[in-house]
Amino acid sequence: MSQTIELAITGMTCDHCVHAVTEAIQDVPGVESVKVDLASNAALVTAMNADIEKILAAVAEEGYTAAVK
Ligand code: 9UX
Repeated sequence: MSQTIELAITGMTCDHCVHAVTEAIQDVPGVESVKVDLASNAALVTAMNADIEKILAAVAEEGYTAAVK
């Protein structure tokens, strides 16, 4: 099932942070697209059969915190 996931990300302060979070989420199996927005501390992810916990863990591994909105 394709899903759209809205995440609240904390800890991002620059465009490099945005890049790190984007790459981390993109690498999770099933993820189709990622749009991370620094100004709103949010990420919009589309995925097919992705494990949301894996997405949250991938963000945490980069040193940021993600929560489903
Ligand atoms: Mo630049 Mo963003 O050090 O953490 S990557 S602030």
